[in-house]
Amino acid sequence: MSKEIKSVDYGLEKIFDGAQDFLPLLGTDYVEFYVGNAKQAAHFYKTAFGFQSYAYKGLETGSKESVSYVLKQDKIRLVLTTPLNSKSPINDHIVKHGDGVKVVALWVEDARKSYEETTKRGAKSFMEPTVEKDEFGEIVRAGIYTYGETVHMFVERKNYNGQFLPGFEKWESDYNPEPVGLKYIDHMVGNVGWGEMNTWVKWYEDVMGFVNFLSFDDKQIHTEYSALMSKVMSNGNGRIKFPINEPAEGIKRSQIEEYLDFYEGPGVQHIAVATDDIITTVSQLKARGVEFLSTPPEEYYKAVPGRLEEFSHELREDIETLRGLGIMIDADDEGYLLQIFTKPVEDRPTLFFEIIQRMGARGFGAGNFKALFESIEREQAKRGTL
Ligand code: TYF
Ligand code: FE
Repeated sequence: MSKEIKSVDYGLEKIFDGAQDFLPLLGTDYVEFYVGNAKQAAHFYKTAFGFQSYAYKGLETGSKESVSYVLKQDKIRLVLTTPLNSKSPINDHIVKHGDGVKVVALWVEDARKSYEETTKRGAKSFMEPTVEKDEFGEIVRAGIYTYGETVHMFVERKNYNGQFLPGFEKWESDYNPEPVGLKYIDHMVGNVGWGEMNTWVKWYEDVMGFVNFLSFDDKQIHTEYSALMSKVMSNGNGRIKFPINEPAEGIKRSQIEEYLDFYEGPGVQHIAVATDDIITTVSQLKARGVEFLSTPPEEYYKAVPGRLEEFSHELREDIETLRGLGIMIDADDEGYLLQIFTKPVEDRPTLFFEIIQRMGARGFGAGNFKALFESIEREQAKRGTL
């Protein structure tokens, strides 16, 4: 199911029909993390997640303030950045938030126009359009703030054929663990504060020209103890999907509140990466030490055949294998999806990853929310944060 999603798949062409998309996005360009030790984080993403060494900048390349490692797996590029001295503003980010996502970079045709169109609609500037050059051409980048201290960077690379960005050199390493089949970023989710979800929904509509194509309220997303609300924002061609969560009243502290407390504000909660063979991908990730949330209970798997039958879909995978790995299954009119969630990948219970395989379904696993949130609450209980 690695086929590219077209706007028609989402029915978004009707909403966008005739309207000129003022912010055409070609895809996710890269995701940049600010981390305390980029060298060690890079080792983790290679060893555990199967990312490949791709590009580097640091003291050896003339970068005196910070070091960045770029890792790649199929279409996904991660940038891990760490400061080299106490004066760098990158430190402030790490002191406050711990390791986390700073930049969700978007690939555009025209970075100057993207910056103008969004700032004139109210976006707060992070970086004015900036041209960077080397012997391989030039890149134009410009950035705006979204929720919290998170940034969207627009990256224009039509006049560039270097490895990554000027200032980086190819990173050649003797240590090259095999990829695990991660293909592209399916969606990236943001957690925002109490009552702020609709503010950010409106921000994505007004500033970025996105549409809200799915919503889940606290009546749909709750467990015995806690609740949350979520709205999914998509750009015009459906390639970029950003669900936004906010906490809702419950009798215990929800996972969204836990995130906001530990991240000390809004930020990226999870990155969902697509595979077209989730059984192999998850088996390999587990063998390499990636920790996943605990398996849903027996009753969850007993209910799966019924849910698939309801929509007349035939499961191609062996349900016992899925159960053994703790992979969840959800179905809707158009197909089904398989998904599983890692535990947080830092010591603060903040950012985690989702592995997803879409077999026609375009939802987000609403049928799995209860089992998933109960599994997260089991972790919260161990941490004493429920
Ligand atoms: O992206 C989603 O909507 C799903 C489900 O805190 C989800 O992956 C929603 C909220 C959440 C964790 C996962
Ligand atoms: Fe998700």
